[in-house]
Amino acid sequence: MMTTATASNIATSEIAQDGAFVRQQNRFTTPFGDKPGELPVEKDRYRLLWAPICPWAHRAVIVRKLLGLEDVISLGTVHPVRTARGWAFSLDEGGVDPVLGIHYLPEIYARSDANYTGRATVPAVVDVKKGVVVNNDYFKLTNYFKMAFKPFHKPGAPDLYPEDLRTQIDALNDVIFHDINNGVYKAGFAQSQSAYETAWDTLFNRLDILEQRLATQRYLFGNRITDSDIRLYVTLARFDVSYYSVFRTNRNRVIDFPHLWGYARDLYQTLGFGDTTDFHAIKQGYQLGDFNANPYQILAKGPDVSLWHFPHQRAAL
Ligand SMILES: N[C@@H](CCC(=O)N[C@@H](CS)C(=O)NCC(=O)O)C(=O)O
Repeated sequence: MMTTATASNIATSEIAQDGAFVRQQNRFTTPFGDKPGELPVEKDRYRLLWAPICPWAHRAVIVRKLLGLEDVISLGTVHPVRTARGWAFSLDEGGVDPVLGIHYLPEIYARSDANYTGRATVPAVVDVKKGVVVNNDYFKLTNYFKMAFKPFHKPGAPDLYPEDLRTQIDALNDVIFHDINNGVYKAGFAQSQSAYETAWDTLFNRLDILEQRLATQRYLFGNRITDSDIRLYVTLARFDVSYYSVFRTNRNRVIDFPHLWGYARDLYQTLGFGDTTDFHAIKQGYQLGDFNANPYQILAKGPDVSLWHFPHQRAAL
């Protein structure tokens, strides 16, 4: 029997005076690269730790798959319901990650920095040679996979961060992060009515804008999938099954936006997206992870996720 967390686990330092949620800083941010002091780019050197519930970690897993880095960076998966002792490797035999030999994620954070007092989060990249976390920069991790790990990409891997679009991609990613990816958390973790309503308004206002943008083009930057699409997708995939109810982001569901819904299905039906999306784990993680909010541990029966397989008819755009 797993011990469930007793609260949503955010620290008091992550709540501003007006009740708004302000996410903690990343602890491990050394870049990957070939300059002195950077993390050397090597095959079989790193292990990516993820939880299928987590949008930030899911993003890294999608990019790893699209670029064909599965044989280069190994993957460790925690149970979707975070325990009072942190993310647990209870899906693995004996409840132990087979490569790192740890039961709980905080063990490796403590090994990496004995003074670390923040939340032990996924995604986390571990240097298996040293047995320590070397990078948990969830915002930039996928950029490292795209740029620093380029020599290991599979032949014909998509260019998710094309040079001619980088400035525009970075600008849109920033907006997607603040208003949407983190926007749902700002609504869900708000500790005042006004902070919640501000996040709710900003989120739906931004979704309305992107709904228009996607009316006339298949992806956010035309007819090629980019980094921005992956960032938007991970929130859309969690929206109707969890955020809508758990985080009270309930003006409407993704399924109610004609273009965003077709776009989300289009990506879901693309290799690397749907096959790494575990709706059941996402529901478990958000709905059962906060024991106080759901003391009887009841998992919502719906919604019907088979709809994600319906034809999207966006190829003609
Ligand atoms: N590293 C970032 C983002 C990553 C993140 O929030 N991951 C969540 C899952 S989506 C996590 O691992 N939370 C563990 C916890 O709160 O104890 C942060 O510290 O806020």
